[in-house]
Amino acid sequence: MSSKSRLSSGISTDLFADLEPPKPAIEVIAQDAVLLRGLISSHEQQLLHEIQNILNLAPLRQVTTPSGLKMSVTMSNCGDVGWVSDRRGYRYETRDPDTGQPWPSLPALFIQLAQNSAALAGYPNFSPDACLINRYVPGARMSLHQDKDERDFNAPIVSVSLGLPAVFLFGGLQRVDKALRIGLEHGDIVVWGGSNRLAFHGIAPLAEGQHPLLGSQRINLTFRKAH
Ligand code: MD3
Ligand code: FE
Repeated sequence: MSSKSRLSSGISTDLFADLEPPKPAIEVIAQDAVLLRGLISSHEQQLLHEIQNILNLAPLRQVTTPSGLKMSVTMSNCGDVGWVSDRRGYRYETRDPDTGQPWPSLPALFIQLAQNSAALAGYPNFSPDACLINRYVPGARMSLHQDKDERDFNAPIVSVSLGLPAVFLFGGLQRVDKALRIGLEHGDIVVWGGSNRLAFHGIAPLAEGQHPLLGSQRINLTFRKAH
């Protein structure tokens, strides 16, 4: 029978006729960039709980870049080392400069999620030691940049998008290379490695919106092997 079976009245009996087709669970979006969907669904509440717990210990802050500009994104970290920025430069530090305390440790759930994602994308030995937590409110953005502060560029980067959707700008190895625009939604996990580990990338200004769980914000977790 056709999926568009109809009664003689002409009313569609396909309850899903107006919905978008389901998106694949694993999608290759570029050479060495794999998008995974649906991996957080059974752990969503625990994931959000762990994030809140970390942010209570290491509050979100607006960092200054070496050029003296404040980033529009607020951030924090967990793990053995955390990414920091100030007038002196970008680097990884074992302590939170705002509290003087070590960064909160990586929750087991974070490690599992990052390792399972990396393994599905073809990196079976990923062992993250840093998780950067970025928070975007409408209007916040991240301009095109490369991630170069890690010691080993062979390790992939795993990113987890939560809350409002964003447009990810995915460029080439030169700043001037034309950037692709890729929509990232709540629950999307992307594993970036290999040939695009040093690709320029960024996030377009976040659009206004309301997410049912997170409200008017986007949170991105970025798992890295930094040291
Ligand atoms: C592709 N964060 O914190 S994560 C960053 O959504 C950063 O907050 C963005 O870029 C965010 O540095 C994007 C996805 C990501 C991270 C690193 C990459 C994609 C990448 C490195 C190389 C290529
Ligand atoms: Fe980046």
